[in-house]
Amino acid sequence: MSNGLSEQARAAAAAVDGERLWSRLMAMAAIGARADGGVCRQALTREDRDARAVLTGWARARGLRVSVDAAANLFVTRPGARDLPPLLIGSHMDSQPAGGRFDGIYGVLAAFEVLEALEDAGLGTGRPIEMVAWTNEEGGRFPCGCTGSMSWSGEAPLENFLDVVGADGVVLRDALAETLAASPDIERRGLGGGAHAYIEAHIEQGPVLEREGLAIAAVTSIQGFRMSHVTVTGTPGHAGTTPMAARRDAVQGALRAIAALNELMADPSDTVRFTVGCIDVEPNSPNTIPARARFSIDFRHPEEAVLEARYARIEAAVRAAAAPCDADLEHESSMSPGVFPAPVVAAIEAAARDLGLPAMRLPSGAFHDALFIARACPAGMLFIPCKAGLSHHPDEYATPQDCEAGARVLAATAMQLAEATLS
Ligand code: HGY
Ligand code: MN
Ligand code: MN
Repeated sequence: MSNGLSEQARAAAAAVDGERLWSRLMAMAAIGARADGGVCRQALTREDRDARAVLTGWARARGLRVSVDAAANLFVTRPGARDLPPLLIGSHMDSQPAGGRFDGIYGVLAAFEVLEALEDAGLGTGRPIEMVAWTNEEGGRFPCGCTGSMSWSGEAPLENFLDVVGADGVVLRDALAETLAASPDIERRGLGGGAHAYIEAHIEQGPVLEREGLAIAAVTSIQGFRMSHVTVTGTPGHAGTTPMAARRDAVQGALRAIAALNELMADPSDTVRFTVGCIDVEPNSPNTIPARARFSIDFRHPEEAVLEARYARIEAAVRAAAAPCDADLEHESSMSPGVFPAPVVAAIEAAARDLGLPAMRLPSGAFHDALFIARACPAGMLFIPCKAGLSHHPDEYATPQDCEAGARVLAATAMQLAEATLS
């Protein structure tokens, strides 16, 4: 990697139009807008399809080619001088059910802005540059998330996800078919195929950049995770006539199991991340003793050994604590921590520095599609600050200036990497 930005990289960064990017961010925020200022644009819903249609319209208005694969990953391609493996830039368009206006969609629109800037500046590249929007990164509707990036990268076959039942009872297979059928005019392409490299821009979803007063982070790594559910099974009965001593109350069993997991996940260094985000009760009636309580486990840590050791103890812990109810652990997905290749991290850091933007290196507590894409090609991420580190929250916010700065670094890095030889 040569020192300093090339003239093309500087020209690409200079051509980024921050106002255009901001107006597209606000237009997307209106799709699935919530009364509290957040968005609900969950994977493969009508809102997701509407957002895809709007982005497709913007791309076609610029004469750019739009295509979609069997996982509904959406691509906008700017051709290069030679038909080489593309440089991919992008993120995800789906949101949490009570999500913010920037998580994921910022990286997709910053990538689209890079393509528009290259068009405006008339800058040619040796290889194609493609914007990508990965399907179902969040996993809020269809658990485990990163469906599109895992199936594109070969981390897991798409078939593994098709029978997943969504929180609303819809099977992923049907929602996927409906989304693809809604855009019959978009060119189909094969799933996968590799890439020269991948760069994802994303809000930090943490407080460090804002606290340090920095504009950019070059992301060094992403912590690993274990996602699962526990089903506690009891005996339903009448809330008024059944003696307490005779009960097998599934909610009480789940509460004991969660208390046992809180003990298992205790960590004085506050590095472990353990969340029970969902609890479903059946039959969910105030005067029937609960028959079943199903709760989610989201467990994360930067060290695989800690993930392995603590996860291995979960099943015995919940079974013992839930008694006399039964407890079953349903494993959903796991991912080892990922480290981004040094040349890519360095390229992002150098681009920020050469553009006069203060930068630092940061690990990511959140998972991202880049974690899986890094299994298929050299990948990296850049973060921009977000207010108070808030994300997965309606008040999630990034300033127009920070959004523009991130897009400029993305443009410069993309141009540098597109022409670079990456091992
Ligand atoms: O949960 C995550 O880490 C990601 O933001 N979906
Ligand atoms: Mn995200
Ligand atoms: Mn998210």
